[in-house]
Amino acid sequence: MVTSSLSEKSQYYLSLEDRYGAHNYHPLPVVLQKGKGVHVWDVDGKQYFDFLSGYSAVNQGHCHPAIVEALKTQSDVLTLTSRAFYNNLLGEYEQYITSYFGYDKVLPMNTGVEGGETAIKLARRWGYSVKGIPENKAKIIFAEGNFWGRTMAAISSSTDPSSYKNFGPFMPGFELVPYNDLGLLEKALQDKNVAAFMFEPIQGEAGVVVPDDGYITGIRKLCTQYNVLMIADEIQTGLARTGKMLACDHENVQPDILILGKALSGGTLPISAVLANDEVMLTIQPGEHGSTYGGNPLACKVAMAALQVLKEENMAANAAAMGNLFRDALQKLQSPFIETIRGKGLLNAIVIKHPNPDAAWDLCMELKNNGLLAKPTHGDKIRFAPPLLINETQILESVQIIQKSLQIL
Ligand code: PXG
Repeated sequence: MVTSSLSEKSQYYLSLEDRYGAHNYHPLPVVLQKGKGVHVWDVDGKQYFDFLSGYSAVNQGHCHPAIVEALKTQSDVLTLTSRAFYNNLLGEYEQYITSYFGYDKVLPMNTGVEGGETAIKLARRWGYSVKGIPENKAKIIFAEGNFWGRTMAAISSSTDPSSYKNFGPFMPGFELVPYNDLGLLEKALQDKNVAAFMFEPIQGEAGVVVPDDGYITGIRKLCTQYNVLMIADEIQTGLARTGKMLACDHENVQPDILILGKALSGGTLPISAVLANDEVMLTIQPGEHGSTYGGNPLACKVAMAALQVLKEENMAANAAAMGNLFRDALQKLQSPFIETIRGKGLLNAIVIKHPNPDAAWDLCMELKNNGLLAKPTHGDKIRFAPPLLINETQILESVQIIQKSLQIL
């Protein structure tokens, strides 16, 4: 194992979390206290490239001035009304985000997983009231390897034992098909009780699994053919991360239900949104769904700023260009320890090939020592997903850090 000597200061913060916090995470031992753009700094003042971006919540870069300005200004005026009353920003935000993505309506929530729950409730309701599925018979199909959060419903669709083991009993009415397999999807959709297929256009947590070209188009066709709702979970892939505003845009496909989260606030607040057209959205009536914080004026203001920044600063185009540069430069390293390089835009991962099962962790520790933060997933994969404003010089510098760090393997 690679060890890194931790400062006394860092050790102090680690021991506090260990002593008083639940042990539900295994972080890299680095204690961050400041962020700006593509960089973060630890409590000892050491600077790093952030190649995780809060799991793609910080697409716009840390503490983006326009987003922080919206947050600060609105916090002085009005932050929460609940939905018991109207507020002067919700309608404007709803208009803004629906025209931004081309849907009739939006339902605002907070975390990503609540967005997923909302999408599933909408799909079940649509299944009963529009498609005519018999009561309590609605099925939702998911792809194996999916990840959409930690609630009971989310883990009920999971194929990862560390997500679901010993948390049962699980939500009924969920079925799985292999990812990137249109043949088996078609078989599943033939069941008349299927209300929706929910999927990620690229599977993030599974290790940035990119499906074949045509997969998203194929899903669209099958869902239309069998009168099943297409639910795209773009919580990680959306908002310019993969080089387009949405990953579905790579195939010019519009899902029936679109779920957004993470970068909808640029990493400042939990803000999620579910977008759909009237046929789906208007199946839910007052009192049938909601959330205390969903659609609060502070979130509305922040989300509009976060979305505006993505467009104004051409972040999708930059993600596409920098992603190509990054993957090319990694390829040129010709490292025997990198088995695979994959991704789209700035959502990338490498698969490490090494006899030592801790090699990916060790490499991340060495990357940290050399000034770049990334986290292994599923043992042998490392995700590389910097903020989308990263420039060419910074990409090349990062690849040099990766090259140098590979020497410890
Ligand atoms: N969908 C996708 C595709 C995600 O990647 C969620 C939904 C859930 O979002 P919330 O905001 O409820 O976490 C995600 C989350 C973690 C973790 O530590 C979460 C994600 C990725 C990596 C780690 O819970 N993605």
